[in-house]
Amino acid sequence: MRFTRALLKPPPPTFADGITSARDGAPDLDKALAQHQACVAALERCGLAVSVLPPDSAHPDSCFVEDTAIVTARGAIATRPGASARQGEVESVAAALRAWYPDLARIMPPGTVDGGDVCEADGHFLIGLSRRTNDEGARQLAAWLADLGYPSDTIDIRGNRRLLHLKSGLAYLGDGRMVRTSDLQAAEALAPYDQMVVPDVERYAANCVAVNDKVLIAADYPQFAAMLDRQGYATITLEMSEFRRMDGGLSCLSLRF
Ligand code: CIR
Repeated sequence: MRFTRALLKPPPPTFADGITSARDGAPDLDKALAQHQACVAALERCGLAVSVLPPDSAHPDSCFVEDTAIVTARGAIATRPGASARQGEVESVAAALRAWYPDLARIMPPGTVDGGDVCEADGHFLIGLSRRTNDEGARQLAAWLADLGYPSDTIDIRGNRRLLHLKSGLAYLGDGRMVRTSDLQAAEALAPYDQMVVPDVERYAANCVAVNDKVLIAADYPQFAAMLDRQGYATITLEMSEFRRMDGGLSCLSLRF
């Protein structure tokens, strides 16, 4: 799908109070804001019209907007994040999305879905069952997708402590090609795809984002950058150090549609 728009929200002054398992110390807000600004600029370079919502100090993780909605060419649905502290992030993103998707749907309790668990591959959706996305949330999402004519499959990552979300270890590059970590070796739903496996030492880099004719990748992962280069991909490299401290990857900073 060719993207024309993106929606983002900058990290708020309370960013360091968000949920994290990383033990790299607190993020530096000024650095995070600069890295976020670079992400906005990169998406503009890819030809997208970017909307930046106001920061939301009441929700420290609110810059990870990807978790709050699933946006497709045929419709959008507001999620219900699996971490209860994050559920209040949804409303402001939903309100903004209604400008383009007046019929915005919703995941309802007791379902939970984080957008980071949803990977679209040219109209086929892979839904991760995770610590954040439960069976009921995945069921509701799959039913909503089916109504729009989109097939989906689930991939259960609940046994893997290294993956917060499905897309912590998976990205779709287009033309039938997936990037994945070794964690997803056994995922049957990936069998139809050509799979590029990211070396374990660079596993964070698997969370990259294909946007039109470019691939956004995290800085400091030279092996992965070289793999993409060899395959002829044009990449834009982004510093992600401050978001990594809060368990955030590149994809979660934006909604693209
Ligand atoms: C969280 O734990 O929910 C946030 N600190 C990080 C969310 C990252 N989202 C994503 O990878 N899709």
